[in-house]
Amino acid sequence: MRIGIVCYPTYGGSGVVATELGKSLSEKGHEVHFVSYEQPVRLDLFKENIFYHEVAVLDYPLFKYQPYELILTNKLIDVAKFEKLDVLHVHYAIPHASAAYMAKKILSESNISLPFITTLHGTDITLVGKDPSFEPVITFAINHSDIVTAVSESLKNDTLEAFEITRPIEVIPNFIDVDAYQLNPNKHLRNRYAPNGEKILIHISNFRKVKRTEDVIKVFKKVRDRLNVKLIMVGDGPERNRLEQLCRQMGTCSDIHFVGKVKSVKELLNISDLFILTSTKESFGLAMLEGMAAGVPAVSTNTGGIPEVNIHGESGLLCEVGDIEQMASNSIDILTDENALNQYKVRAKKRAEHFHIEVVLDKYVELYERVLK
Ligand code: GMT
Repeated sequence: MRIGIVCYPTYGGSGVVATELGKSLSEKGHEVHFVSYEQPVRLDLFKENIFYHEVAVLDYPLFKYQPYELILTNKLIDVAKFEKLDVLHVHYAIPHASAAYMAKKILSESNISLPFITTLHGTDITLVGKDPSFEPVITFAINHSDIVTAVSESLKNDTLEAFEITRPIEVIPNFIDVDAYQLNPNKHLRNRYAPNGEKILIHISNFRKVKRTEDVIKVFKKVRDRLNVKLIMVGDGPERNRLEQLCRQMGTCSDIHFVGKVKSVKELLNISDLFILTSTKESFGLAMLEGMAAGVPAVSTNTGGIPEVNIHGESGLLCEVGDIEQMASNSIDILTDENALNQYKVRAKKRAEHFHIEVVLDKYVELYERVLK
């Protein structure tokens, strides 16, 4: 099949899912055409069957705001026509689903059929999409997609609650190439961050408000009061300065490493003992799943789709949003008992196997075949 994939190129989860999906499809012999405004961070263009089409935004002085959706629509028409796409798969509803709808309609005037699948990822529904400035268009685009998927049951329910949806939403969970997360910690790296054998906590996110990253710092302080621990903060975003101030106030800076955006998080996950996820809302929690694939159990909030991934008492422990005491005491429980920690690590990896790419990929291929029929 010739598949077009539209996504955001950034470090965020939806771009990563779209990129990994496209890469795996290309390995199965499908021709995959990525369409984005920048080359997606995890995309390897030297791989066979992978193509990248950049949406180049025209900078005309009249436009205070560049009409990205129109330019994307044109690009989709162009790529669909000349690369003879069979199907389009758009990740993140805004504005990809409405651009796909418009492209499909325009192509139909030339008797070209371009069915499209919309995958909802989370903030396109739970934060941004619900806003009245987007809602009617999002509702329309979802209802006019040929197939709609959501990455968790929770996101499906949130979508049905927030929008007037007239078509079924299928749940296809996010996935991971579990085999790529080998459990072979790099001793030098571990020594660098934890030179005295401290346990390592890790948090990975885009440091937005929805992640409640200040809770990570507060939880860490409480754990550090009891155990020898270090914290690695991976990622960057609007909250970072505030967090750095907070750990200065708390006197914990010497034990916290802000490493910024990291292209491959595997090495850091491989030296970590516990993943901390404190989000207010989270449709899935892909970074946490990456941690689990590397054998890192999680102490997380119990919101959104997180409990569909992190099973309480199995791959980690769940807490109420904002319950710092509970998160700290859960972390201490897991980290204090070496035997329990090792069992959590084994079970976290095992849990991640449920989301193995080989299982999930077939579900997407089945969707593509279905829309083509
Ligand atoms: O919030 C992020 O981490 C970025 C955001 C995105 O759109 O890229 O992530 C969303 O999609 C991911 C992939 O499906 C999910 O794993 C995240 O849980 C989801 N984020 C939220 O729901 C807040």
